[in-house]
Amino acid sequence: MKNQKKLQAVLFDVDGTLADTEQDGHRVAFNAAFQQFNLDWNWDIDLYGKLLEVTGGKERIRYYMENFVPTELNRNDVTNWIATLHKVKTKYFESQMETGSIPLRPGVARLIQELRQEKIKLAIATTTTMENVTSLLKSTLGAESIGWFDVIGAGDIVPLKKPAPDIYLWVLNQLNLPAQQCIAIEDSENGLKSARAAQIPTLITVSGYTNQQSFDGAVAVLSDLGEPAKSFTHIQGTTITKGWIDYETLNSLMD
Ligand code: XBP
Ligand code: MG
Repeated sequence: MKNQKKLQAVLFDVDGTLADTEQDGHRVAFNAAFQQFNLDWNWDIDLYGKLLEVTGGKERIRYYMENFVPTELNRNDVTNWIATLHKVKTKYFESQMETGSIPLRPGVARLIQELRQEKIKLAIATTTTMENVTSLLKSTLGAESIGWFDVIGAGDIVPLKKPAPDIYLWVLNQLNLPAQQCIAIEDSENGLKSARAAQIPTLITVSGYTNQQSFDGAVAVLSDLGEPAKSFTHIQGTTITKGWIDYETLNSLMD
């Protein structure tokens, strides 16, 4: 069938999709906050991989407490205490982003620029805190890049985090577009479930922590978005003849 040019908006996840922020970004920031609070908690690389099943930093801290240090739950006003600890974690994450130590993943900057030229709407749908999104965008694409996104849906703006569809439904509503005219780019099973529950076609670029997850229901699963000089590896789903994702390939995935 002839390409119907249905694509109107691309919805990007942040952590693991725009950049590999988890292992050397969020994990390190959590540990720094724990140290500042004199907690002897240490989230090593393996443990953090397991904790990532729980999306959202505050939710992840609570889950850790429930399963690993349950007596800590007896603190006064534990919900508030977690929120304060998490605020400190966010500060650490932001200052780490300011150092520019975490780059965008292959093809991300190229694709964003191309979609802007094609006047395709750009949006973000993430469980991460808004300050983390803006600090990452600032350090990688420059402060003005925040304005390139028509909608940024982040953190606690919706009550239920991924894999619930809430954040994607919120972004679709703000964009005033039907799911079928959008594509989501995600790196995780929780992200895929969230986007699919909102009926949005979803392309997966796997990341270090997610490459063993299950991605049934994705349009395609790739190693990354690829660059003309360095093709992605195709893992599952629709065959894409070009070695990099651009506006034309995304649009053809909508057929
Ligand atoms: C990302 C997350 C986030 C970050 C931490 O999931 O789960 O919770 O790990 O962010 P996704 P906060 O990529 O699917 O959006 O600490 O700011 O919550
Ligand atoms: Mg992600």
